[in-house]
Amino acid sequence: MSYNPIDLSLYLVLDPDLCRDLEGMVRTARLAAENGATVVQLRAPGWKRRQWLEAARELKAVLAPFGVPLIINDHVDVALAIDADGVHVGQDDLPATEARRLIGPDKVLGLSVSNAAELAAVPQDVDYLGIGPVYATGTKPDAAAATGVSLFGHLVAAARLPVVAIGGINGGNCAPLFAAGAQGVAVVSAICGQCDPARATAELRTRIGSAKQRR
Ligand code: TZP
Ligand code: MG
Repeated sequence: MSYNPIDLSLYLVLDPDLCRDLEGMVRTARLAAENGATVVQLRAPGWKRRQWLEAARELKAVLAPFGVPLIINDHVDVALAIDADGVHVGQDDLPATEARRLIGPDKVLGLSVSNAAELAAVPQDVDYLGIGPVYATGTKPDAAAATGVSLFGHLVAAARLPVVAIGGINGGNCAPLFAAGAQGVAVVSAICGQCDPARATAELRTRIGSAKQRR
């Protein structure tokens, strides 16, 4: 197994609609990186590969000075084309083992899991898990049912990999997830589309810092 550690503390998942357009997405990523986001994922369901490639290239250039890794959702080809830091796959995407075979041992590989059966089937090739949605979310219409904090805690306890929680997370509800064992929280709407993404990120980062200290 290859374990590529990354700091999952504040994991921004970009949403092109909430950020309005490519320019808004790149701006949001830069402000987030400046204010404490530790990893950024490009996620754009419905986009053509050309758009993915252009956006991924721009994001990589913007994030590099901050040392913030860029993860590409689903598309291994885009990740390889721009030499991104890693790939995140879901249960309906390329299987994690295939993704690992294609990206090699050094890139980060994340996998989404939303229940115990999916957790039991996680292969060795994965570096971290995204578990959720933990809370109800309006951002992903086809998301599974929310786990709630209690089931999330059971899943984290059974996971043998670092876990980032996702789904409906904001500064006010992130603390219990760290108490339950999360290494980090992944957010979309708590940063994307906020009128002040820099401030939203900084506030989240402060809450995360306190939550991590308390556990
Ligand atoms: N996967 C599970 S929930 C979700 C994704 C991509 C969306 C989370 O968005 P938000 O706005 O942070 O609830
Ligand atoms: Mg996917």
